[in-house]
Amino acid sequence: MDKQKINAMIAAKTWSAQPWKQGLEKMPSFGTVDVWPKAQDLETIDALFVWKPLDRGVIERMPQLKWISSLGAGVDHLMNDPQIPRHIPITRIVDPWLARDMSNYVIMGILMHQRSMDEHKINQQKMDWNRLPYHPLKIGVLGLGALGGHLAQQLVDLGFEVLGYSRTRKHIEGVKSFDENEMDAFLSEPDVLVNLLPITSQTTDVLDLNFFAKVRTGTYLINVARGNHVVEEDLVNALDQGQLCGALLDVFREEPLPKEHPFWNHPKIKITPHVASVTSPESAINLLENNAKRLIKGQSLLHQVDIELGY
Ligand code: NDP
Ligand code: OXD
Repeated sequence: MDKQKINAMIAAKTWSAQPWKQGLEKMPSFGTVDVWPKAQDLETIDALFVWKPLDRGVIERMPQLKWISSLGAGVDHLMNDPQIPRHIPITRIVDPWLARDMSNYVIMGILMHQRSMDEHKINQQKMDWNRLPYHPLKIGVLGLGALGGHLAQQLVDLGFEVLGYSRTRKHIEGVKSFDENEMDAFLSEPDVLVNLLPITSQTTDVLDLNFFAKVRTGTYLINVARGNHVVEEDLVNALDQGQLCGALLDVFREEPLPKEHPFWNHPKIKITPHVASVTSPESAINLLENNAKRLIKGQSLLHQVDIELGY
């Protein structure tokens, strides 16, 4: 590239753009850093950093655009947006803090379940000294990518038996790996299932009646990926019929979860408002700077999305 600095636009409607702007402005490879909907000098923008949703007509006003990045790990908001051109590299955030926070959240959910913390709380209220037993658990992780792979490794280190399911087989020490054709064998073993798949045309609605019928009776589900992985009615049926013993849900088909939604009051469902792991600008800006340097040098960008696969 003939430029020495990248001019960037941040379009992050549901997050505060200021920490990103302030952080990027301190980085040597960035020139101007603007926040959408600033509407001047759009013809000089090289890079667009997006958290959802992106207004219509933004891209067509940026004729110099060379790079689009999601400000999160997920790229579904970009893949589903017809205005995003397919010839411009799209990257996403792969970041150690994001992975650490996701693993911590899921481990919290597993330990709360394994150690019966809800029952202990009820017993405390009744002043009931009931020493509930606990058992070793097998954990199945759907998706062994940047987040699922980190989680699987952490779980092994904590002494859990771990199985992983991904499109292609993985070699992670201590993790029994299943590929995309081995879903049934994978589902027959775990006591806890954690969903960390990306949402694509292949994975939409994957957690349905058929899926729940294949899990062990009494499996605990943690969904931290996307709401559209889950057929909600099938999940409620699986919980009501005891196929699942409980679910910790961080993501939903509609966010915020509507007030009238049955999940809110379901006795076997725990809800958090899409906070399992939130991208920290302080850490993730290092990746954007690294990629800006690469763009200037004409090198390929890190953590580029495969448009065909959709993640
Ligand atoms: P990655 O792209 O790094 O990993 C995706 C994994 O899923 C890979 O192992 C991939 O297999 C596997 N996979 C993809 N498609 C299929 C398929 N059809 N069948 C089986 N396996 C498949 O994603 P990340 O780990 O970075 O993130 C995962 C998701 O987590 C994000 O897409 C996002 O939706 C969600 N997320 C949620 C957050 C929250 O706060 N709740 C925060 C951040 C992310 P392979 O390795 O073989 O390609
Ligand atoms: C993400 C998310 O994809 O926060 O990063 O869900």
